[in-house]
Amino acid sequence: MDIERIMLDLEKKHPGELEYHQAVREVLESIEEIYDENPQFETAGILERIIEPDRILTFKVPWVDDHGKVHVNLGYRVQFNNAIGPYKGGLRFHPSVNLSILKFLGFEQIFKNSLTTLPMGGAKGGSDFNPKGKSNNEIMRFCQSFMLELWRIIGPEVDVPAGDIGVGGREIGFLYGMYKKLMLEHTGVLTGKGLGWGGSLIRPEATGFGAVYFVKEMLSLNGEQIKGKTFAVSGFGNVAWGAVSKINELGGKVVTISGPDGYIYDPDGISGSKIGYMLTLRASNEDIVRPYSFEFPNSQFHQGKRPWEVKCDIAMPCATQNELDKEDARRLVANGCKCVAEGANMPCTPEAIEVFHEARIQYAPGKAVNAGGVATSGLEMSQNAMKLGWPKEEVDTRLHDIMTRIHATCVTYGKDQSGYVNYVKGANVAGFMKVANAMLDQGIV
Ligand code: NDP
Ligand code: 2IT
Repeated sequence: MDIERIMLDLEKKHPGELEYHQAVREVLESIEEIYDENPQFETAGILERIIEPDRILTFKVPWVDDHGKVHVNLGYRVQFNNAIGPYKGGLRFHPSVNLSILKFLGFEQIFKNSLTTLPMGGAKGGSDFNPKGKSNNEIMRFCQSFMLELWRIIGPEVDVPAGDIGVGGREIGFLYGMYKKLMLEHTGVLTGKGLGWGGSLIRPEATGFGAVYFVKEMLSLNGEQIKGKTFAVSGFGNVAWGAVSKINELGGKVVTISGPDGYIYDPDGISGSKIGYMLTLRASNEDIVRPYSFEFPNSQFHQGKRPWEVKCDIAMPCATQNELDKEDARRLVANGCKCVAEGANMPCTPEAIEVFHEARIQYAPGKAVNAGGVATSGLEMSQNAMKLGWPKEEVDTRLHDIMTRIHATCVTYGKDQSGYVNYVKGANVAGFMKVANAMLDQGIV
């Protein structure tokens, strides 16, 4: 495999799409060896076909604010690969959204969904809409306008969107309401639905819970456990909330959360009612964590800083891409951090990952660690198809099993001769092989 040639071609075709290039390069570097050992992949042009999305829908989203002013945002859906199941992946509403970000997310989703063992292809979508400061009615009108375009290319057996940054239960409700009105059908076309109308128990918690189950497996490789460990977590949204809840349940202590405005250090631990307060912060649409320090005065707010300067045993970046760089990684290692697990998608830069690998500390990528979210979406799809709902314990047990299996798969494909597990390699190789073999079976399409 000539990685430099492939990357040059890609960069020429899609100039400036840096996040997309970053995600593709990481996968290519991981699968190089296995790809070269399987010449049938090269013959079938698997690489060239897997790195380009099947199709992208771009559309405008006009909506009217509470003062009667008209706004126009951009909407997208990137359908990347459906070799192993219908397109599946979240929608992100954030002002930073562009095609590069959605292509990186859609590309990552192919391998993540493959790792879950469930039949789901890869996709992502979203808009540059900024939910910050918007009223509920404005968010509803935006979601309705977004769905007035998206409905054409989705369906329960075609493409099943869900939440991501800026898209939670409320937005899924508004999107679903419009889809139902347009299609005259009540189906499992979106996941993350409300419990009373087709949603699955545990889906809101699933990404964070799953990530902590994964950390539990990582630690147990070294005979360690979560109980008594100190965690630095970033973000304060859906994923961070689920992770903080489960860490507390398993006896760990979380000392940080963060937002775009800075981070909170709480030496007493973010536990009990403080976890519920994270939901209040998230629902405020204000995009800040600072109010936590007013509510719980024993905590400190560090403006414009990231939590990676705090001493911790385990770091879990759960906010956004490239939020932990080389300097942060060095600081974490110097402060004795032994394990880094990505709740967010691609939060560590390639240079940061190099630091972790060189220091031989445990590091696992988002496509393995945070796969519990989409896995539970897959379980929601199964329940919808059967027209029944599993009890909480059943969904949680299935999620736990899936995370344990993903971890074991990463170890199988990523362990080197010295016994060190390269989780990036493990996740990418395992995720890739299943999709590539399916593509081989299905011919050049
Ligand atoms: P939320 O919108 O619930 O929370 C995202 C968090 O990140 C918020 O704290 C958000 O603040 C913050 N954030 C967003 N952009 C930035 C930025 N540029 N700088 C600093 N902080 C920022 O999203 P989720 O918790 O759902 O998503 C978090 C991460 O987890 C993302 O990488 C997402 O792709 C990933 N993920 C999500 C899954 C899910 O099921 N929801 C599943 C798997 C992965 P704000 O939003 O107010 O800007
Ligand atoms: O990044 C992700 O895996 C998600 N945002 C969840 C996608 C889904 O379809 O549940």
